[in-house]
Amino acid sequence: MSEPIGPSPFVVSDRNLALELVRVTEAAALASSRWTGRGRKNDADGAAVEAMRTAFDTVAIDGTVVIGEGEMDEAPMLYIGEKVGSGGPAMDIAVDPLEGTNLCAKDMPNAITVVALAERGNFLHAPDIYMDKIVVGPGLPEGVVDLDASIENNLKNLARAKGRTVHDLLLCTLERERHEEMIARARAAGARVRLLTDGDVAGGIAACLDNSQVDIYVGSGGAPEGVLTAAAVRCVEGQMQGRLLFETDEQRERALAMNPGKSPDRKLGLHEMAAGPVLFSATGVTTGALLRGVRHEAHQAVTHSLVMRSKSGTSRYIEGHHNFRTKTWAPQ
Ligand code: VTB
Ligand code: MG
Ligand code: MG
Repeated sequence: MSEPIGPSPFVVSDRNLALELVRVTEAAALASSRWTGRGRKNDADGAAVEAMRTAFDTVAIDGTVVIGEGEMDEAPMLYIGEKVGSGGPAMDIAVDPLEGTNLCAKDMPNAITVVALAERGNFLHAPDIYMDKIVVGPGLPEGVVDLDASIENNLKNLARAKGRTVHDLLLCTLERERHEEMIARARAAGARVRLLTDGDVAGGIAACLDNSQVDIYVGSGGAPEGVLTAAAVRCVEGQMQGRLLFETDEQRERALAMNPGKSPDRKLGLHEMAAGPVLFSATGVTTGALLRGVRHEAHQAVTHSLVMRSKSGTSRYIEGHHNFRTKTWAPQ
């Protein structure tokens, strides 16, 4: 007789709000996908924001937007401080209803809709400025790369930890003038560099996923996007550091007011950006390295989403088939 294999470790023990969140990013993706390639990024963004805001009404949380579309007086919906959800546990919400509005407007790869959830008080309150970011995937020694180390040293240490050479590494970054020197030095050190026109949330997550080929994400992009990336990195147990980049004293004072008592210029660890149990959901709008985009067929639209939670470490790729006959948003 064979040995008993013992009880399954995969016990379902609590509710998974992430599976409700996926409907929120799906709704935003379905709405903005009708604007792909129309050259009108604000309309695409507006459609995503409105659909996401409506979808949140069905989620059983007492939610507060902490990373959103802007300040209350400048954003009509999903503004910082807005209450969303139908009631339930107190949660903080980070959103980017359409991450890569230009990508959507030009029908280019990697436009996604993104939401992350944490228990109240656990997301960094990041103003809409730049953040320096560095991301690597799971299974590497803690501190193998560091925001304050040179790009050459980071690549060398990462290659060693992976049992590879720098020539094997693929670095991903936004194609911006401010990154030119870093890109040139990374290439001179032997690495390959993948340039994104937009969308560093997808880029940062790619650094954590084996099937993406990306070994490291480095560079500056939106600080709100940094917090969303941090939530995703937490779920897959990757490593990330960030630092807010201020252009004016007013910005620095505002960050200080948002997170009192802490130096706004400090290097931020992953858990300073997203602490405690977090949930993350993203749905593809246009096909990219991370997710396939929305596909419109005769009677349905098909969505692809990545849904994760840090507590269980489970990632799910969810394919949604949305029947036009039963949807009020369907094209007539
Ligand atoms: C960044 C990046 C985003 O826009 O915010 C970027 O984080 C804007 O950067 O992923 P620039 O000001 O350098 O253009 C995205 O690429 C898309 O929202
Ligand atoms: Mg946005
Ligand atoms: Mg964005």
